[in-house]
Amino acid sequence: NNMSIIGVPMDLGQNRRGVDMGPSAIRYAGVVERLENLAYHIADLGDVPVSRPDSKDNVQEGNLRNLKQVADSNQQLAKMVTQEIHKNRFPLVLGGDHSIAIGSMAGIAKHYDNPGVIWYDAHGDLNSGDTSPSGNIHGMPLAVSLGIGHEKLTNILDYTPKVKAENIVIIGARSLDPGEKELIREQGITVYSMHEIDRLGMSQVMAKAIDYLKQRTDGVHLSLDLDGLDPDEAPGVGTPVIGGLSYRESHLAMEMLSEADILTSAEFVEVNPILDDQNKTATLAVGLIGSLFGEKLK
Ligand code: DIR
Ligand code: MN
Ligand code: MN
Ligand code: MN
Repeated sequence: NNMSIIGVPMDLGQNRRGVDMGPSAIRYAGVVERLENLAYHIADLGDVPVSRPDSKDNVQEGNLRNLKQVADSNQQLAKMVTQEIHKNRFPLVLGGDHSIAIGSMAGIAKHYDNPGVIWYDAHGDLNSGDTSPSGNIHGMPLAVSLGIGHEKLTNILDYTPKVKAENIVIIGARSLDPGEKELIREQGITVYSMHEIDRLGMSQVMAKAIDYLKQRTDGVHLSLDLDGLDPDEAPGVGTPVIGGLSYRESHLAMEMLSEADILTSAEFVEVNPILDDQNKTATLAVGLIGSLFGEKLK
């Protein structure tokens, strides 16, 4: 029951300032106390440094905004994550924009032969410099983990890929770019979009996802982008998409993951307190973390 919290105050993977305050907002909403009440021994390791781009660095490299700064912070995050796993501590990473999943995945995948990931998000995050309509690296981390993208990102900790396409399950997708759809088709990535969630219900979707990953992987990471939830529940995000997952569906998903006991690491990203309503989105994140770590039973 040892857990390490790592904050990453990263806002350079997208265009809206303020998401760098996400780790503070989640801490302020009581994440440490919440987990201590569930009998976890928490070490809050503080924040990974994020350097500010100067105007000279700011020149875009191949449609990848702030590539150098994003790569540097992810390198450091990956090292920290890998150290914590080595010490048998569960890494809980707090963002920051979703570009930080590049470092989380790099740190995690080093320890497993066949890691899997649940990508809870309105988006696929499967773009590369070639397909991205925005140039924002937060729309690319899952592609990077598959080994697709700039070598400064794919080769963090000197190996690639971090995950196989068949070990990915995306949940909550409702805004996919053309290049992402193509990649999903090409690689046969499992996607439970809002359509499948409406038809099958979250209970069945999670049961399938858990069963599938449990059978084939030896470690599972949860990468939860708060914009996977409906903007009514999670207004403090940079790229809200209407028609998202509800509060209840999301708590059910976390509770089912808790019961299944398959997760070996997790991250909660894209909380932007500047765009939020009275820290509602960070408070929601802490509630979901409570469910994920067994609040129902303990
Ligand atoms: C969009 C937005 N697909 C992009 N991506 C986001 O910029 O590549 N991911 N917001 O969570
Ligand atoms: Mn900032
Ligand atoms: Mn995302
Ligand atoms: Mn998203």
